[in-house]
Amino acid sequence: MVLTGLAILSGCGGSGVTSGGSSGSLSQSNTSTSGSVTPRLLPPAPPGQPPSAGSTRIQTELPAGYAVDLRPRVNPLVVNLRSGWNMFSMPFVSLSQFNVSQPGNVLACYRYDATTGNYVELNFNNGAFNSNPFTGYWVYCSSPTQVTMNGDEQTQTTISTNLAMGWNLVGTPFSVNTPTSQFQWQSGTLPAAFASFLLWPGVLTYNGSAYTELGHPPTALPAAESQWIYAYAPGVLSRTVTSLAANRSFELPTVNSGGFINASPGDSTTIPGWTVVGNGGGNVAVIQQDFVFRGTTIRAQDGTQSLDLTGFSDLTGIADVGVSQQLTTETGKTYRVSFYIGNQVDPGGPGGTTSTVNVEINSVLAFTGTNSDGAGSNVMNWRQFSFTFTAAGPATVITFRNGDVAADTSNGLDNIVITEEPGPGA
Ligand SMILES: [Ca+2]
Ligand SMILES: [Ca+2]
Repeated sequence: MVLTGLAILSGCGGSGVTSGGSSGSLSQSNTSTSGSVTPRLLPPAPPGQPPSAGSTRIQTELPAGYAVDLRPRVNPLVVNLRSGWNMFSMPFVSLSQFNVSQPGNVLACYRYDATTGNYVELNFNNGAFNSNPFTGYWVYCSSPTQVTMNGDEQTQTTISTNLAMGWNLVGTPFSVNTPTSQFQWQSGTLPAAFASFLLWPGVLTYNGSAYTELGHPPTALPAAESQWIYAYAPGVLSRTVTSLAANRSFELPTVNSGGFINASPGDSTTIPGWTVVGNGGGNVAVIQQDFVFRGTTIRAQDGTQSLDLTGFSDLTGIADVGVSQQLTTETGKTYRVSFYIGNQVDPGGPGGTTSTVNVEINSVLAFTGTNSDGAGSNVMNWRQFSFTFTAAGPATVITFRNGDVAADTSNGLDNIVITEEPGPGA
């Protein structure tokens, strides 16, 4: 019994398409035709009949226009999977929530190994996804199913994946539709790769019964979905962003192993890129990750150093010490600020139990984040926060300020990533 057929795409030169999604056939070789700019074969069919699916499930009527209910960058993200096969991607790392409305409806999940041409089965309900955020998945549902997920957004300034020659099942690594102009293929942009036929511009998506072109070339990769991309030679697909904040991870100045370096308000040289602010007294400290305070090792969230907004000796009731930096921005553009707050739980002790960071944009409070996690842990607990602001001018001053009570002398800050928001105009 054939679960799904293959559609020959107009304009895609589909002659010779013979592969079918016959039950149990989970592999198919991908070959390109030398000297031609047109892939001769369509990508593999969906992985065939799910192992536990009865034949009565096939040919289910599909709702028109498979809709993804997205709340862009508003966690949690809710995705509606249709009955049948869905092309899915996982936009989060370090999943904190993964709720499948009716787990029994999800009968199969596969990723595709383009180097061997084989589908690899995964356990969707356990959230057992590949750690590569560009991995694309097929998910088969016996009836419509809602997936609610949450976790950290991608905050590495570079994420990348290797594509093999031929068709690759590529997942969109973000929770928003992301313009192709924000991705790179080898040393150029993704649109340039389509234009010069380093990649076939006919990127394919699945409409529930057949492959269709996402675009020719597509202008954006849809959030939480995957797509087939054909490469004429192996290469690296990546997304690199430049964070606006200098020394965004407090890796400077270099601190000796197990040590820290204090800086006081008014100091704009000790911590490159940052000026320490506050109403006199107090300090902040750059901490090397082997430093131990009250039994908690202050591991960095990124790199080997982080900042303590309470400094080493801020038991003086001064709660407004922080660090500030002027960013070059473009008037009217929206920027996302992602950062991590580090907390240690030291009930009754100077380590405190919660950590609060107030973020100001041009001296106006824009965001407050509190991390209360980490009870029982002997290493720093890090939690990600993010918010957006729209630049009012060509320069924007951002300030991260200690919001802990005076008796609390532990408040971590690390891995600040400030990027222009993806969008049609980006
Ligand atoms: Ca760091
Ligand atoms: Ca604290």
